[in-house]
Amino acid sequence: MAATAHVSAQVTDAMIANDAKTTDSVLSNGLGTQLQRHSPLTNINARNINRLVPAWSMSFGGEKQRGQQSQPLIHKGKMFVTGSYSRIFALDAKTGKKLWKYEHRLPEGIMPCCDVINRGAALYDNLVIFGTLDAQLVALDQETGRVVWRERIDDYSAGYSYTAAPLIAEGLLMTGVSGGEFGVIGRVEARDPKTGKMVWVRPVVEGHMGYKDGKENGITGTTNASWPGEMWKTGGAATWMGGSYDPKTGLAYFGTGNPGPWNSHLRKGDNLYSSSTVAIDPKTGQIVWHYQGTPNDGWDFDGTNEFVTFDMDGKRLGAKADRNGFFYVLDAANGKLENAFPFVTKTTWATGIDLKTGRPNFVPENRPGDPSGEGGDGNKGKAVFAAPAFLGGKNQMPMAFSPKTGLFYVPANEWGMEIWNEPITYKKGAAYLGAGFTIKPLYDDYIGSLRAINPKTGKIEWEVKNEAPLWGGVLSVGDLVFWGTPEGYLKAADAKTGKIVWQFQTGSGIVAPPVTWMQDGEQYISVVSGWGGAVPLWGGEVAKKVNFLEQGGSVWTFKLLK
Ligand SMILES: [Ca+2]
Ligand SMILES: [Ca+2]
Repeated sequence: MAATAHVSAQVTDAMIANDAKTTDSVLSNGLGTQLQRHSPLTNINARNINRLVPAWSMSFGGEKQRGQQSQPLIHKGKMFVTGSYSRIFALDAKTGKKLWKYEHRLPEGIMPCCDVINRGAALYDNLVIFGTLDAQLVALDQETGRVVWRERIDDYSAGYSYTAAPLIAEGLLMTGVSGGEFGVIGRVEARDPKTGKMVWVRPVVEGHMGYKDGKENGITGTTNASWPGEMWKTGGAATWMGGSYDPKTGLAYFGTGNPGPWNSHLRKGDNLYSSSTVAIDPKTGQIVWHYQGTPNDGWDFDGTNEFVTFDMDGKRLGAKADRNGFFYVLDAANGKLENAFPFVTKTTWATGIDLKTGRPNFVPENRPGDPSGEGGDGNKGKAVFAAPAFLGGKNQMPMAFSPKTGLFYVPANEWGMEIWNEPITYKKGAAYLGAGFTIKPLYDDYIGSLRAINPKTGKIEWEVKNEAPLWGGVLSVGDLVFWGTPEGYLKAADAKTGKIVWQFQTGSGIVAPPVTWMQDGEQYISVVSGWGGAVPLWGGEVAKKVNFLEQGGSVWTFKLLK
């Protein structure tokens, strides 16, 4: 009998493919591999939400706090949630009772750029799989927490780490790499989720060889077509946010980070495929199309933001709110640009996006200067004030899409930076920037703003401003949207109007996306609370402004009072 129960609990490819529709589970990052973060559940709604109260709270414990960016997963009454410092917990989803925990033994000298965070796990078969700060993947038995397999992604002493939730689609476990500030080589890897065995590797920097089943599988791009000299060998483009998968196009989409180093004058050219979206065929491990948001990125805009596929006007499209301040709508099958518009108030680096060529209309004088060029003294180039700041119009906090309203709910931030370039040479395991910067708020009264964006018109239908920068994600559920704030509130608003209908103080800042599911006839909402992430570490004047916020580490779960 026990064996049968075990078999029935296994997560299959079909279950993952249906995840967005099955309301009794959250099997994947994004509530489905399209990453829409939408649930059709309406048991909790604007009429009864005044009865939404905590069901339980669970502490990650220990002395390890810092940023908690994890999205919980729910399967057969169990919650799987990762914590800071490469920890993972299995809990009873109804009561919060701890079933087991696994603490990965981290070596001295790990180099996470942006706090000791993790964004969540993946489920497959009887396994729960997550990435660690020393660039490993660990697969554990869902029942016992026993390690079933462990594989190294890369060398942490060269700056590699892993923080994203793995993507599982077409029977493959797809992951990227973190470490874009250290001159790593961005790539997407596909493994057998049951064993961890590598199936294919696709680098996303021009000139690097791909592999499939242990054999060479073609060089990415054309060597030196868009990179000068040897610069592609330490070209960055880290795929640190993980990917999405669309069952209709059969493609996996990964965002790629900044080219290395930040000083763009050292690498004249577009620097493919950095600061781009790349669409990869999981069957072949080949790039099918790419779209580059910021060619020759000189602002650390990255291009890692999630690509969310959706239907509009009879077309299968994908949308991305880029760190560079523009919202892009592309044909999901071929990458053709359909629409692009700013979703923040100020973009100094480009006046807009040319819809014919797909390229930004650059403002050349607003690019930080060459240290050896005009206005430079050899050691420091001309400083410019740039907006958005490198922390982005939107950063890692995922947006949601509601098929009911047709709107995207984007956690946006309004900030700028003073930025200048410096000379730099690559050194293994050292920051590879060649730039200095100070982030500053643009407005006195707010930095964050949750914006409901119409992908057809570019119109912001409503917004809810927030004093601190938003750093959590959004959940669209029924006719509501939920999101957290660094000030500690989990908030809910009417998806059509933005009217706040509920909020709850969780005791620390929220920098993670909420989830929802049904269990035994009741709808639950969960979110992880624990302030941290890149803002306190890199935020300059903004970090000073929010230095009163307290760290934490707990899961909060809510349901309607009967
Ligand atoms: Ca589901
Ligand atoms: Ca970066």
